[in-house]
Amino acid sequence: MDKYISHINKQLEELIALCNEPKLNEVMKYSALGPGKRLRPQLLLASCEAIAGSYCAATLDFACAIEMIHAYSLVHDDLPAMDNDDFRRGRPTCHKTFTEGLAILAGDGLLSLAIEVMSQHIHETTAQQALKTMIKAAGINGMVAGQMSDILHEGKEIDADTLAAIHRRKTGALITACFEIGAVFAQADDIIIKNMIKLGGVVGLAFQIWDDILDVTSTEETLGKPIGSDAKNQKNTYVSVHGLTAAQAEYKNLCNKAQVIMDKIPVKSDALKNLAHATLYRTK
Ligand code: GRG
Repeated sequence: MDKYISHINKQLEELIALCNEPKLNEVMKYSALGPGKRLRPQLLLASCEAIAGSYCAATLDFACAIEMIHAYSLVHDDLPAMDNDDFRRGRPTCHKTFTEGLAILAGDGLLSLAIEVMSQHIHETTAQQALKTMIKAAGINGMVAGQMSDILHEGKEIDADTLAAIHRRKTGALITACFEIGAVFAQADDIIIKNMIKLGGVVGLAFQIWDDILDVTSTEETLGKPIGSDAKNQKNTYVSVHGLTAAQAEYKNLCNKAQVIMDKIPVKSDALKNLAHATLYRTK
């Protein structure tokens, strides 16, 4: 997977260099090129490569766009007005390093750069479809809606369906988009695209449940951010709503489901299987 990461980081650097306001450039770089796992862009590239055997320049740009959108969401999520977190990826959060105003603007900059980069490919039919998927996943009925619902329910008791709806939109939508967009760029048929969306839904939910489990079972050293932050913020999580044992059982169940769906998707390499595995069984 190192090949993906070096492609992604090199292209991210080139794209962020388009920003000629030096301080904005520095803060955006800090946020998007920090020591994160680059899971989403890797999943997008691996999805395309597994089905088509390769990926093109437009696919790489969309992979960078999804990482920029992810990075913006983390910067805004860490702000005092949201989760008020001091550490992310083993370093002080963006607003702690550069002030709140600059962090807000870096997030805005990353989102608008992502849209600019994707729109450069708008003459291609696949890019038009991919752009729609990306904006829907990140937008008002996707990640932003999930974040809103999460904030509105802080400190309140919620049922399992409400929690699932928060997880599906806040974290799951962007992860599902990686699988779908990769398949779209691979020009996969409708049945494969449907299975990729299904796989994305299962991996996205499992990813969030695992995140909830790590927040109570891991260490600050391993995660690079404080543990127990969900409880501190009175967040509803899979562990707080269902209990740790049930969360672990559901997580296992989803991993098995992911395997069953993956077996139905004809692939040309193990790239996707390996990456989905690394995503599901991550330690940080
Ligand atoms: C501010 C509009 C807006 C949305 C924020 C994604 C999100 C919505 C909030 C993040 C809250 C959070 C930490 C959720 C847990 C799942 C998650 C997104 C973890 C971080 O993703 P990783 O593990 O991070 O892929 P790295 O740092 O490796 O990129």
